[in-house]
Amino acid sequence: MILPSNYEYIVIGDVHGCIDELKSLLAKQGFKTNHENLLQITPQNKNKSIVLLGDFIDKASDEKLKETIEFIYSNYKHLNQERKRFYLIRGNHEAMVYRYITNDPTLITTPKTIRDKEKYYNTVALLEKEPNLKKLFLELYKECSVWYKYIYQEHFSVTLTHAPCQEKYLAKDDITSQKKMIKCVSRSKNPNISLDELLPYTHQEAKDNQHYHIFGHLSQPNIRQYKNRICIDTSAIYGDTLSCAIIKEDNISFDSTPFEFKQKKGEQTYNLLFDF
Ligand SMILES: [Mn+2]
Repeated sequence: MILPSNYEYIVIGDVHGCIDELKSLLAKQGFKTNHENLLQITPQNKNKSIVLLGDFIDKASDEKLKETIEFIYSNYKHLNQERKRFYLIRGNHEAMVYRYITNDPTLITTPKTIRDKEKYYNTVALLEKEPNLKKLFLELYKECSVWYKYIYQEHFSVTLTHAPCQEKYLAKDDITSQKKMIKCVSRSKNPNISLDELLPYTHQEAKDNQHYHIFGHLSQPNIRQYKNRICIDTSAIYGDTLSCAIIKEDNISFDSTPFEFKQKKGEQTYNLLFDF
């Protein structure tokens, strides 16, 4: 999935129901919302596009999750009217919630899947309570891609996925590669091992060139970069910030906005990436 390089891209990390922060970050980047919660296209922002890097649901309050899904849905329709301006990437939370709400036969109900549903995938219960919201989510889910790639001339490119993954899976379309781009080895199942040991390829395969891989998923205290690998999930729902990477021609810059405490923040212990 190639992104046209004649536009600028605002790539936003894991939102997890942080709708107030999403609106603030977009406003900082020149997209103000009107009274109907629609993002306004102006002469100043008409060449900008928005990419959500996956995991826009779960972890937040029901109220904020509902607002988030409705906001993304209405703006997805609105912004993509005359040209594609709003892109969605699939995260492991979208993928898992989809499996629960569609009664995926490969998701066998066990005490663990029931526990996980309550503990990690709280959007499932909300969507089961609200059929209309479920419809919006299912439509958005269909629109999610697993990866996008921006190419500017020969020397510069940026591949976008939700999770970090090994180079050999990046921007491939077979089922295994897709899974790897959506989710990597679980940190919660490996609590006593450092992220750099758990995901050695993130630094071992990193190169000093301008072919970047930007991903989220690994909730970090700040934007983490090592050579051409960049993680922009800065733990908004855990009370830190919501961040974006801005791609313009052959340049990447960053912006962030703090958690606004309009809902309860989550708790986590950080496991730092590129901590050497
Ligand atoms: Mn994730």
